[in-house]
Amino acid sequence: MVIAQATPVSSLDISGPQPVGWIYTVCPRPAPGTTCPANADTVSPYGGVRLALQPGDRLKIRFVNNLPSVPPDSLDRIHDDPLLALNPSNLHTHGLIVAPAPNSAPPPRVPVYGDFIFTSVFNPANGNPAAYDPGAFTKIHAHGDVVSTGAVDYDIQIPANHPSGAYWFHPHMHGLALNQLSAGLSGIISIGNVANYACADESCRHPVPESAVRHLILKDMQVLADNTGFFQEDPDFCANQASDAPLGEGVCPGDPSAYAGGQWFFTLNGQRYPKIPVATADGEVWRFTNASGSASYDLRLIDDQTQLPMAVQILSIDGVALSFPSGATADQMVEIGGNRLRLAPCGAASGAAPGALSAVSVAPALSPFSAAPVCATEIVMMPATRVETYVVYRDARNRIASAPEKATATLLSAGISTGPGGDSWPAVKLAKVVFPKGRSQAVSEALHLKAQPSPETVSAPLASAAVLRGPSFSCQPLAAGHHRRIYFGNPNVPDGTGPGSDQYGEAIFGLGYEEIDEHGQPVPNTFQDFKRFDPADTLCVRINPGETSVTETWELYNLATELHNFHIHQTKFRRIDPAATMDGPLNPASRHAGVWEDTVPLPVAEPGPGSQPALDPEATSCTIADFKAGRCTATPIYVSIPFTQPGTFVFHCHILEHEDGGMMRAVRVAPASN
Ligand SMILES: [Cu+2]
Repeated sequence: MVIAQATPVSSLDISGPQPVGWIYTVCPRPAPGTTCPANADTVSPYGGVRLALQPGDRLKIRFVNNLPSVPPDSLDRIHDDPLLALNPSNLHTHGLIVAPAPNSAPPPRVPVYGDFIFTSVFNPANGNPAAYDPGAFTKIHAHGDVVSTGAVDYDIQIPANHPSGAYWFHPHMHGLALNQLSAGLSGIISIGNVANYACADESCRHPVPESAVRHLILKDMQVLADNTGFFQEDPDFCANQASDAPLGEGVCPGDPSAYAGGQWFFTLNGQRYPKIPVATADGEVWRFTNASGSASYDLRLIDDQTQLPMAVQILSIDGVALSFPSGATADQMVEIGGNRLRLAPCGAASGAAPGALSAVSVAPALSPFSAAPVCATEIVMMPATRVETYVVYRDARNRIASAPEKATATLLSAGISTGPGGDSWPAVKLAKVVFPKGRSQAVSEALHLKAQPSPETVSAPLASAAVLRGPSFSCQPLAAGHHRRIYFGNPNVPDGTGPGSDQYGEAIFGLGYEEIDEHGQPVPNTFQDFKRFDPADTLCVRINPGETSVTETWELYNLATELHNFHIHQTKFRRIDPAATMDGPLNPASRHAGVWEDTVPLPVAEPGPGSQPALDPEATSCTIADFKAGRCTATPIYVSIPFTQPGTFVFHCHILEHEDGGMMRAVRVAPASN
């Protein structure tokens, strides 16, 4: 049982009253009903719990919403939908390749869902949503099923060949996602064991023991001077500090003019600046999850003695062990990995040159870089990303070395800008790391990785067409050679009437679309300009005959001057380059190469003369018309996406301020038999 409720957060090391977060209370479900017993099996840590699952497991959760209502003046999206003040919620299993099955049980039983986000579970103590404002059900943020009894069941079958690794769960309540994650609602899901893919030796006689794995969840919370949590987060909360102020230990001080006396906490497993004792000289596997709603991190491990970055080996991004093609260059590895690593050789003779890096342009420190393993001295983590690392004491030349007595390092985020029109996320120390004396006996230079099942082959038993709802759950497959183009942007829309509206209109977070033919030309009548999320507007994908998976190419264009972070549910994707040679690592035909991700940063656009940002100093995005007229330069990211799970789900930007604002679209995967 998972109960979302208000709980004091006592692990931030604050004096005075403890801020009240929204936190999952978790217990083995003891009996029918919606309460947990008061005993040691019931836990509610701010850092969250980990659901340790195995491939083939069936995850059954009774989810109960006991959250308090939200003061309307603390909600950005309240003008879109007054029902948001009642604080509805739900659950999403991020990164899992599982079925998005809708409710399978008729009332009055507790509704049963798969990983289905089109439901809003209301706490009846906050008022009856139907009585509150029946007209509000037509508003854009209330969509799908409205459950007013406060509880639903989730029943999610993990496929038997699901890749092992790090996943997570969080609410997916459109319009409230930022608030609910910032308040603390999230936790880890692990699938399988690290021994399924990581070994100390090449012949794998010594798989990495599960005891060497440490799960680290990154969460942040803004706390005002009166110790209340500020969940509609402000990226500028810590602005206007003295330039020579030392890096805070898990915290930065509030802007003296706007948030005097406030503090912004950046925690690991809910702890402010914890000490992490590496258990043995053989090192540990650290699985990071960025569970912050909007904040990005630029992680570095700095040797306290030398003040140089200590390299860590990268084992996986977004849950599936890396499998870089042999012969890939450093540039290609960085590109395949989503432009978020500063590579360093794992134990080569020369050290990586430390240097500045921005998320807008991430360059490898050394080039060319030969085959795997892959180490990095810097890891950019946008929201929802997971990165799995092997951390062991390494010297300044990245070699595994004998740690001297009392060797320590500082894990920190160096601070990161998401572009000229984006946000500057603070620099902060996250943890103190203590290494045991001596050198690893088991590992020579790096761990060895085994291939995992390809997400293209992962499939739950296909849901029958009968359980898939919708007026016309069918569509034509994409024509051979065609691909989809998705535009991400937040331009001013002239007829906008929201509170942010000015002479140029209202800025919206939206997505645009068109289908592109085999010659690179737009297919007539498929264009859709930027618009906010509309649950009735689905993009239909047809599964191949015989109910086998269909793989599509999507071309992702970011027309904004800030980064966006593409995420899609129920599947994983790989970066490709349509112009790559047949044997190249970014060629779509090289089926087993690459990194299976579920998030990827989209590089910023460069507005030219006459574009909207050139005309309006407040604008932070080109329009699609700007792009088509050559007034805006943008770099496409091509991804290859296998669809194996029929049903309705979404893709969106995982910066939750943007998702809540409307940068999301529904996908409907239609079975071939329909
Ligand atoms: Cu975004």
